[in-house]
Amino acid sequence: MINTDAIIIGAGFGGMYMLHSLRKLGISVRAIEAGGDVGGVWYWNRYPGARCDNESVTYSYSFSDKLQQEWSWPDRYAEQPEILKYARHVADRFDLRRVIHFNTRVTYAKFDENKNRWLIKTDGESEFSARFCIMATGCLSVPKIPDIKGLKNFKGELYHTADWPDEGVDFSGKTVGIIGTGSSGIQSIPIIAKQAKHLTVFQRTPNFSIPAWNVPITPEKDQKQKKEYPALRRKARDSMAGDYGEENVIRVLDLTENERQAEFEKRWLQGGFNYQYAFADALESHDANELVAEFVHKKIHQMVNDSDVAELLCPKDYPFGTKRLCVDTGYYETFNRDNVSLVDIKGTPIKQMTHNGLQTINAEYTFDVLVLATGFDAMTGALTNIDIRGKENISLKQKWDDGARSYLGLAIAGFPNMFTINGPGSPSVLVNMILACEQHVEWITNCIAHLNERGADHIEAKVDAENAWTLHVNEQANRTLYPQANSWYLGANVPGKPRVFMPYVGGFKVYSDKCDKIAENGYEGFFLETNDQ
Ligand code: N01
Repeated sequence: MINTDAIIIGAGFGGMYMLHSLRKLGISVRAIEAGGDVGGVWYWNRYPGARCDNESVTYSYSFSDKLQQEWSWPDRYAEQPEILKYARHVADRFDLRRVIHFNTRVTYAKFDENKNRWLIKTDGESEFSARFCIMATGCLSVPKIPDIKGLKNFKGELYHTADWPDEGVDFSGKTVGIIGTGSSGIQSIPIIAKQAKHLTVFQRTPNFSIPAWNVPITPEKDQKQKKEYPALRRKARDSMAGDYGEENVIRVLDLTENERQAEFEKRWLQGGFNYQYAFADALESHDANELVAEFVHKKIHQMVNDSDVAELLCPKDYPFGTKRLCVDTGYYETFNRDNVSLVDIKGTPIKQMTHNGLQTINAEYTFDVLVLATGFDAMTGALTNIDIRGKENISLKQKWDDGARSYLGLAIAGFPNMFTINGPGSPSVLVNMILACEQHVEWITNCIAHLNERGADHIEAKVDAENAWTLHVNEQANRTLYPQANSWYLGANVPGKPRVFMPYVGGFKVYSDKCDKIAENGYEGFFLETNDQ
């Protein structure tokens, strides 16, 4: 049994900084990581074309000026190998690896009320006992395998984008099928199409995608950005999306037709999320949303030669931005290639897999390789996959039977001394995730320091505070158009998962101010206790 003050589960960007931060606080800490190295989501998602949709200068740690000054990003949007290299650099630079147990998956975590400690078991021999248990398990870390009849019958090569082989996959000369047209599909399709003999894209729901306009960062630009880091980071912390783009400045419905078209065009040419966050009413008003969507439909028709294919690629049955916006490089143009075809599996659903491919209700397709770009059991999957037991042996999975509940997405009533980094109920996936990790890590570190100063043994969210926060998260979401899409934000992509909107839509700045206020008010909404009280 390894005894330590804190255990961190996961060594992605949240877990690594948590480790560094608690070590600086002077308490003993270990991390447990299922992967063979640090990096979390960027360790597993090695599919071709994987690239961050946030610009490199924001999707990077801000906690160390030395780190940001010594690291140079080669591209506006960093690709997966570069981000993994960065994560490894951070692990080396802050000497994190020696207290991380790699290739070890946590299976069980139980709070022992008598000892006031967490007992943590793994799929290996090692067991841990810790006062604090910090879940840095990631929001998108449990790949979702689709429930397609006969999937096991397929005799060809089968890959999931979120569990990609380290050595890569060579598609040359092969026929390939891909199911899924979310961010992972949209990023990998153009690259696979360039290699494969033929690629068939099976699309159930089209997504909105905005061009990345990715470019290399020149040495001059790199130097300029480095000088601007303090201002950029401040701007990101004061923003809605945790980014430094210009946001929420325009109301679509306040513009004339000419102004609107000019603004849409300008945002399209800026690329990426700037197209979404600029418009204050796009996610609140159907009329505004339709205008934003219409412009993207028009662009799709301009980029895709075959108008029937273009029409199929235009999302029509949910508002723009209510499924996670995609950012692409040459996605729509890929459908102009002779070796790419699009199959609408909403109109003609998949019946079953065969040895050599799949059957829809009216055709049969064969291929050598099938790629599943079918997403994740998002936000709660990594937590409910562990048998987590709180006070009185209550199971987290059971507690969340009707949907995730938390206080601030940071703590859960009945689970003392456990924290969740980017848990459901926090902005997490709706904002720049690295900044969201930093904000949670800093709040948790300050909280633990406060407990130690006060001589308190444990902290637990109050049920009333949890209820009020969960209601607030839902009310905020219901004021927007978000709940109108069958998105993974709602758990709608996992059959049987309760349909509850999980991320907090209020924005990074509003949320982090609330967290700070709660801490300033003596950790309002929490019990802080010593064992002998
Ligand atoms: O997964 P998704 P993803 N039969 O859930 C389809 C982040 N990310 O891995 O919409 C047929 O978005 C499903 O269809 P439908 C980002 O936050 C970030 O692409 O359910 N189809 C959909 O088309 C992103 O949002 C980055 O009808 C099935 C697709 O599979 C999140 O990860 C890069 C099916 C799944 O799309 C998830 O993205 C990549 C079935 N049974 C990902 N089941 C960057 O920042 C599912 N589908 C770069």
